[in-house]
Amino acid sequence: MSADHVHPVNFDPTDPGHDPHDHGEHDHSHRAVRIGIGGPVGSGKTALTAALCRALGQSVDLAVVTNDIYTTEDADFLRATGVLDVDRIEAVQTGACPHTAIRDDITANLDAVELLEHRFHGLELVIIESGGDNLTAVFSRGLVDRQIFVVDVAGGDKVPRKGGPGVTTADLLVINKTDLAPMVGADLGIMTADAHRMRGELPVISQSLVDTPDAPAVADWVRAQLRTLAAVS
Ligand SMILES: Nc1nc2c(ncn2[C@@H]2O[C@H](COP(=O)(O)OP(=O)(O)OP(=O)(O)O)[C@@H](O)[C@H]2O)c(=O)[nH]1
Ligand SMILES: [Mg+2]
Repeated sequence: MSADHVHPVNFDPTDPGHDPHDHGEHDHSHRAVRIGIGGPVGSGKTALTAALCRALGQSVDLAVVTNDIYTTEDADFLRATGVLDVDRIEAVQTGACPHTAIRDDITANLDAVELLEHRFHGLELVIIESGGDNLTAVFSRGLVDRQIFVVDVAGGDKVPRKGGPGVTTADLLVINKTDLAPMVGADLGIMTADAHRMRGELPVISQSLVDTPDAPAVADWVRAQLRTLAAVS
């Protein structure tokens, strides 16, 4: 290496020129907002992702990264729904516990996000869906700017009070499948009260994607995050 070699990436976090998102592989003159969607298996993460694509796809330049353990099931499902051009959907196969790829070694997800940013200049939003996991699974803040945790009513009204970092710390908690409450004997009042008690000031949205297929309340929350994050970038 020559003496005047300068590494293009500044890794010193105390230096004003440091960009924590610059991993040296791509042009980071533009960076999309990254929102993670996590939660237990089957709670409705992919259905919410599809709903957000329908609600926001016309007005926001967006793309999606899915995570599955052994397959590309969720990406295939989203591509089949036609909610987004197929080349705006990238699949990560985690091959291990899903939380590893969103929290511990985020390399594969970062690569997928950066590939999409590289493919679509001007990309404003990337939604990253985690593989279904347990109540302890949260995203690394190095991967996402905001995270949504999705639980569902079918698991019973006890879920919010069981806590865990997803329920207590996610930027938004979604209680999904409210249409199923009568079928499983879940008390929605208890679920929302417990959720607010566990989360303090952090927001909670209860919804049914059967009753409101475009998830309007969550879409409004995402729009607000885009405005806030654009204002500070
Ligand atoms: N009744 C009802 N069903 C829903 C709702 N939201 C999603 N579902 C259904 O619940 C099932 C699971 O939804 P998905 O979106 O695949 O759940 P997921 O969290 O992505 O699942 P994994 O990625 O496998 O963890 C699907 O059959 C959805 O159609 C809802 O609000 N009400
Ligand atoms: Mg899914």
